[in-house]
Amino acid sequence: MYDVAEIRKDFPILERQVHGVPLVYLDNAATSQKPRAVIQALSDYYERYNANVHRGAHTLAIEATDAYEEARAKVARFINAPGPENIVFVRNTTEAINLVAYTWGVANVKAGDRIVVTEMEHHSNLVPWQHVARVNGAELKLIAMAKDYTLDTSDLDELLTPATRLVAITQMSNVLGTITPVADITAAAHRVGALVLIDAAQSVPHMPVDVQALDCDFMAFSGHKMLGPTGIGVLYIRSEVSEQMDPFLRGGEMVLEVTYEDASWNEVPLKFEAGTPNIGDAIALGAAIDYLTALGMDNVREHEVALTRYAMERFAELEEVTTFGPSDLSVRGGVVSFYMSEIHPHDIGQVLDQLGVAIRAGHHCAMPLVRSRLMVPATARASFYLYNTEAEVDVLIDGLNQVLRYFGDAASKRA
Ligand code: 7TS
Repeated sequence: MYDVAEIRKDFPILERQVHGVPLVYLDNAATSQKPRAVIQALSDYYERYNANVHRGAHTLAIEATDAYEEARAKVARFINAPGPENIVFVRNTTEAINLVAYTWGVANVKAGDRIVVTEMEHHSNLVPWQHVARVNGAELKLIAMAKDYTLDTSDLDELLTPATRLVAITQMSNVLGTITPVADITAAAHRVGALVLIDAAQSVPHMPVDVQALDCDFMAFSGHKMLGPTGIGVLYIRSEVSEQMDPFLRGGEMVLEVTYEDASWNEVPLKFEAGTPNIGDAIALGAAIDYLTALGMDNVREHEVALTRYAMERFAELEEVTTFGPSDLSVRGGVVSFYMSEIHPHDIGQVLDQLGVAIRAGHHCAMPLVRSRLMVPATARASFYLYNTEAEVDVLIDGLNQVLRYFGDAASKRA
């Protein structure tokens, strides 16, 4: 394990105060904070070797290209991809999934085919597939959530027919924290000839992930949730699949030969990176990966399991509060969504903010899950990362007790 107090010194923002009290940042599922090394890598690039990549022969262009490609190699090693050619830089998870939907999806999903997702998907891994299904005349099917907030895979064999072209599943729910059995589902999907896309936006930042062990065809995640900057994300594509895919955006850099009439494509992954890429943020994502690798993803996971266990114990003291998500920590990440009847989650969020505690309230871009499965209008959500502490969980719980006193008094005055 690592020393959390030491780790916290690497994150300048954790020293700030909000409303005169220390910040307690528990909105990590939305975006993570950045260590000094990442901020430094970004400013280094702009201060020392800012240049366009893959174009110039001058020193700065060579340095920038080397650093950009080194970042790609770091991403590949981090998720154990066969090579850097499997890594496409995009803006975020959303763009990664849309890239697959608009290229592979539109070209390969035919009328009468089937796309399978789960009831736990973030809108990013649901809405693009609704679109492909609608435009191409395919049907969209759901793997259901079980009562214990895991996936109900009991009818997987009926869901995965030979007409299934794609299974698109989250590896960790951003609302429930549920870690899904992606390797088993991938194996089952491959048996019927379907490809598999894993939404790893919440898993890659928090636990060891190995694309070759999972055997998936696509994986999407965002740099900003794993200590990196906003504006840089990753799409992993299996080589056999990417060779067959058409480009998404067309223009500079993604071409090999262009005549007035026609064009041929550059090799993968450049085929998918039209135009000047987000060079600085990719390099800074490389620095984030260095930081995570030095800590060890097993240690990050271990820290978050311990913290989530502690949080769940403390939440259990609050009778008025309902929490959602698996009780088995081996299939749960550091996310605790909760609900107090009578008190709107936005009010909870506002009271907590006055106490320096940052959480998220709302449907968390998983509206069908929250409204139709959890059957609440919205939830409040605390989400942890490698720098959070038990003392911060205590501040959260103290804050919730204040919320209960404040709104409980207001409710009894009304009565
Ligand atoms: N998939 C999952 C599972 C997510 O949690 C998110 C973002 C996305 C996809 C989209 O990522 P983006 O980087 O493209 O925006 N989730 C959240 C959240 O839970 N609160 O804010 C963003």
